[in-house]
Amino acid sequence: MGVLNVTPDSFSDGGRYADRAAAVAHGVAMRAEGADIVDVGGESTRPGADRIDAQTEIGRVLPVVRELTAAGVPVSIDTSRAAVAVEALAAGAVLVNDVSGGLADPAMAKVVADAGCPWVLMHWRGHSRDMQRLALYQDVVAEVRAELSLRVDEALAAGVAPDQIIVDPGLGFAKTAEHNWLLSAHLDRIMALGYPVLFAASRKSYLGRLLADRQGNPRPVHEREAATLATTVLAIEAGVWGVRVHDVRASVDAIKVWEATWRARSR
Ligand code: PMM
Repeated sequence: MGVLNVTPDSFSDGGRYADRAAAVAHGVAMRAEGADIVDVGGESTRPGADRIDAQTEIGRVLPVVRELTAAGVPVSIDTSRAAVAVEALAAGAVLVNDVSGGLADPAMAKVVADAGCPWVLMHWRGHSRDMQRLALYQDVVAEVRAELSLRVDEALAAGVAPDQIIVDPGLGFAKTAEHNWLLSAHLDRIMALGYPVLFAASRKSYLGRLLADRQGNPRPVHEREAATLATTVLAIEAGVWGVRVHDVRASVDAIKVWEATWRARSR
């Protein structure tokens, strides 16, 4: 899954693809590099971000969803608003990626159930503005798993088909670096829920912190790619359904190495 944030302020690609033509060209390029799907988002979810209104979000994403779909690129819509999902699905999006797992908008479950499309339910505890104060866990893996399980139950109760559900531990969302490492190390326990898992570590700040220089300055966002690739390989080895990344070609290359090695294991 290639990341395409049509926002002025996302932490990694904010501002780069705010222009429609640049966004569409980047989406087409990610598809050519091997992305199975391009994830279009119009609202930044970086920690501390303020919300925008639904019309602004729709205005940002809709032209891009439409043009990418017309160009034959499979698109997912990264939104936690039902109104945005409705418009994006009508414009050709084939999957809803909801960082709130259905919690932010009670109307989302019915939209997804009616559309019959896949739904990524990410683990989430609150909006970006103040989510880091919700990063309190006794046992992060057990609690994320239990809270995801509740989201799945609600989705099923709303009529979403079980084979359309994908879960995501939500790295960085109400999580400290230590929480992210624990979730990464115990993906098997998230997978034990019985649903495909999406893993989204690409360029996140805990990688920047891991790679900090001797003065403790985090590694800048655009110099976290090698670390991102390591997370891709580890997640694929753990058996995830997909990885959500900014540099598609690099992760596709790494996955090809993993696949060739995996095939050779049985020879
Ligand atoms: N992270 C971001 C945005 N959308 N969606 C899912 N399913 N999982 C994530 O972890 C996730 C997401 C924030 O990162 P970005 O600014 O690179 O898009």
